[in-house]
Amino acid sequence: MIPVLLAALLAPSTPETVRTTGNPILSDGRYYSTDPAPLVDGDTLWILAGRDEAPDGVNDFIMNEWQLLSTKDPASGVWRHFPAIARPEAVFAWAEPGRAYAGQIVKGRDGRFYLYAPVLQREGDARDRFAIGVAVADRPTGPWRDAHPSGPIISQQTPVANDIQNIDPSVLIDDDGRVYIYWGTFGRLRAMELAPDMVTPKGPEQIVTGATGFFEAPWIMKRRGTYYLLYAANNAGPDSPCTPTLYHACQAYASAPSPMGPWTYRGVVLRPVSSTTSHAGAVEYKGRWYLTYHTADAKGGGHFRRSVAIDPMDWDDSVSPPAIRAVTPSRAPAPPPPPTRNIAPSAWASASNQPVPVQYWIAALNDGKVRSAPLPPDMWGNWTRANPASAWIAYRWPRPVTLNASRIRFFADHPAGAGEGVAPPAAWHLEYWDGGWKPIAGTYPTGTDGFQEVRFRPVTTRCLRAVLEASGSKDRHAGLAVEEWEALSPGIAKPMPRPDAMPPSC
Ligand code: FUB
Repeated sequence: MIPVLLAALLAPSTPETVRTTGNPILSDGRYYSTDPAPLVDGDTLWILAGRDEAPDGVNDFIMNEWQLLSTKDPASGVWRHFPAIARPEAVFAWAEPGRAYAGQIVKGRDGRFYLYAPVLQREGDARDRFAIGVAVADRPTGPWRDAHPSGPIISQQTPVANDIQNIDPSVLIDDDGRVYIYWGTFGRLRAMELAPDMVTPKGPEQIVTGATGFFEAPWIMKRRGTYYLLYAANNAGPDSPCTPTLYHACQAYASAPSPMGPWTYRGVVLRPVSSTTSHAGAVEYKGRWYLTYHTADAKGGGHFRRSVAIDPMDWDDSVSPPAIRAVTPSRAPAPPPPPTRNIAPSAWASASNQPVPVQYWIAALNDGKVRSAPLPPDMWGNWTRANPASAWIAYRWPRPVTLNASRIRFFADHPAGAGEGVAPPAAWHLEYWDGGWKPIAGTYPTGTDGFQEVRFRPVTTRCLRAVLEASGSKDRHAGLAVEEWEALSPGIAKPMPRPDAMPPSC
């Protein structure tokens, strides 16, 4: 029985041809694909990807295996999908199943392929058992075998003691044949030289500085003598060029004249996407550069059900060293959205707690997205250590709109009446602007079981606000949070583009 099981684990999976009309590449929700690492071999562009298998509503990286995509022309939309090319426990005798995080396949000068893979050590007393193993194969699809069977090449114990989470490896073979590995997460970035065998740590392990806002997912590459480090950054704030909120990441980059720096921050390559992470890799293929990254845009997608996308990436060679132009993320054409009475998406949102704390995101109020297990940036909120007795959120339109109903989806992690955490409001009501704020009479439900709807006599206004009374006692109030707030017109709403700038106040 065991050999049969092992054979099944090691057997190459059957590839399938996939035809896309745009991003994400795998979009039907059968296979989610994450953490893309592109590789060019001959006339083929390969993308190594992890696979998210979290059930809907589970916020965790459930990742058991790696998979591959390949194409001979990204513009054709024709890809080959090779599911399940490797699993941690099948390749590394010292690894436990699961947590098949972001890896990279690199073709060595010996013509063989090397898979750098972060996996969990099955045993050991490391505080964090993530470690980086290297496997080798004759082709990207495998079969893969451990190239360093005595254990990982990088862990909290090897080649020197470190206390970081050892994931997200990226490897460069320089023109002189020297090999460098970069890795790290949670703001801690490391680099080290490997021996020309692609496996043996040469050292020393170096702390990389200069990559402003580095959070995770380094991607090393070289172009025209300059070294470039792409990475997921998060230096949140209302004026951040990278991310307005804490959990989202942008893809930023730094450049250096040598593999070990000094690194200079150069800018943002990709703004935050629909998933909190976007883990990117870039490559030149048939004379054109491409950025691969992941989003939550596939059917049923989410922050833990991500899917690989690819878009052209251009260089500005008029500056020295050449700069990467910001990539415009694209999506497959979607059918027109169903008719709706909701005109909130064409409004500008604001709130009483300006600036909104960076774990929340005011734009989530009217982005049309309701998630089964929302994270803080999927909502507006006002939780702090001392919460106010009331708060408001407001919409402002460029011209008057007529409304006769509104629906709010409250978020709570504490029960109704709580004086701590985030709880449903004790009460709420709407007000519209008519030379001053006028209350709107209606019945205002306060549950957290889906949208809470209030209907009212039509009002015509440019500004609407929801005033929320916090639950709790006189001196201690819970915070408030709203995932989505709809403003409904009496009939189907005519599409009205949201202006680029906030319309004048009412
Ligand atoms: O996929 C698991 C982790 O999420 C990766 O290691 C990170 O880069 C982020 O994409």
